[in-house]
Amino acid sequence: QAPPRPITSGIDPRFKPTLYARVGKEGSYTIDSYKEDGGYTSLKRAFQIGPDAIIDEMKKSGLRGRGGAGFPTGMKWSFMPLKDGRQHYIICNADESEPGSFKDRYLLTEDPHQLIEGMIIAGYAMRASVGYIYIRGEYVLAAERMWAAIKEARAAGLLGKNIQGSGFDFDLYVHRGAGAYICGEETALMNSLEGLRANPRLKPPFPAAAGLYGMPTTINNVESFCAATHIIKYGPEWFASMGTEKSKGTKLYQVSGPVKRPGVFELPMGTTFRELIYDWCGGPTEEIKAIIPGGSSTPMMPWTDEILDTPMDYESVAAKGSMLGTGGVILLPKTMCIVNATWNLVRFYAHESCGKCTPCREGISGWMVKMYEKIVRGRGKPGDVELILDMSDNISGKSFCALADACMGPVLSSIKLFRDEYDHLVANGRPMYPTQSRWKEE
Ligand code: L3W
Repeated sequence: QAPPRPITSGIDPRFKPTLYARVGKEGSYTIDSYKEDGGYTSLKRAFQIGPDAIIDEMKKSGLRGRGGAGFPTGMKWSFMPLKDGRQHYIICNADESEPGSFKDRYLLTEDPHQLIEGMIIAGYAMRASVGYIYIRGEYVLAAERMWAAIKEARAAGLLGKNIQGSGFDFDLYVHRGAGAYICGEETALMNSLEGLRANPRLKPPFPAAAGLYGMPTTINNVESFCAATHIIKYGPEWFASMGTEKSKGTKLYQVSGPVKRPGVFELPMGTTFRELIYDWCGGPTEEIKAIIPGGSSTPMMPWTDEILDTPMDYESVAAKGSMLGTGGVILLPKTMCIVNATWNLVRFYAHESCGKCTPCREGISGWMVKMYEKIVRGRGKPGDVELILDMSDNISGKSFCALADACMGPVLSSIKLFRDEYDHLVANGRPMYPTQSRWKEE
């Protein structure tokens, strides 16, 4: 990551990434390289200050879950019944499958020991003796690197019995998914780990009360565990000194679509869309009409000055009617048929629905996909868009887990912002922007 000197950004051009500091460095994934760069010193400090102080520092840091929901991490850790004497588990959700999100992948492949260190610290703080890293099936290299790193850590006495004379026993295991998006939903993930079909479970009870095998469990995203490593190393004040009042620290923003330099950028929370897209990504390569701010589940936003100047933190993006999500920004070019693009996303969610609840199974996998196919193929009738909106009313907020709502994000926002494109396609049987719309009969 070698961004050019920022043009308008208020961020110091010498701003150095922390979580991504070692990404791209030769041999960064080995334990020797990690230790050369000061790795596993956080763990020493963690053992010195003890479990309660770790949770306290996590709370003070202001870190919020980086998987998309933004739930305060320290608070989540404190939900574990810390002195009940039962088996506790921690799980790393590395099932990164949200279209537009690709930040965790490089943390896993390039710096696996950073994650291992964060998980040992978390396990120690929450009295867990076992941790699982659930990696999406397609991330083959990530799983191989994680396993190799775990073996190195075991050989170095960093995993196993009585780690570094602390009296704390902890071990880690990699579990590979089989390529299902729903396994990123925390309760479906636990079912999958238990060898069951990955249907989401009812919440509450939350995992801290009854999680894996019914035992107290905490599930965090890869980026959250990696941030914990540095919070314990540099202290909570360091982390809280970056970002905005309610969204602290740095965030791994991801940019895809027509920009000069797409990729992952570690920047302070609250960096504006304009700074990210123009200063760090070099600007768009063609005219843009909308952006998806935080992965495909987050509603589209118009390409306006107001949105470009919006800080990318949880509150500011929510105030503009969308969500920060995973920070996976997708740019949608002007000449792309928005109906076709939305159909593409609807097909994704329909394919990934677990089929357990009716609104998702019948509403999305059945009706929604067929309605979009009909309109995009030029067979739409007046009233079809109203029918989609009516169906959305019966899906939004009525499904078992967040997957159906996630699908409604692009559907409802694209109709709200680009109703003219829908109407044009229904009226003429041809899209408003056929040139780059991958318009063809399949
Ligand atoms: C105890 C309570 N624990 C909440 C815990 C809960 C979970 C976390 C967040 O993520 C989001 C979706 C999209 N007592 C608790 C409690 N918790 N209340 O806090 O919970 P929740 O339910 O708000 O969200 P969630 O189901 O964990 C869904 C976002 O994810 N998203 C991302 C999708 C995909 C990826 C990926 O591929 N990497 O992340 C996209 O936007 O915002 O809201 O641990 O147990 N009272």
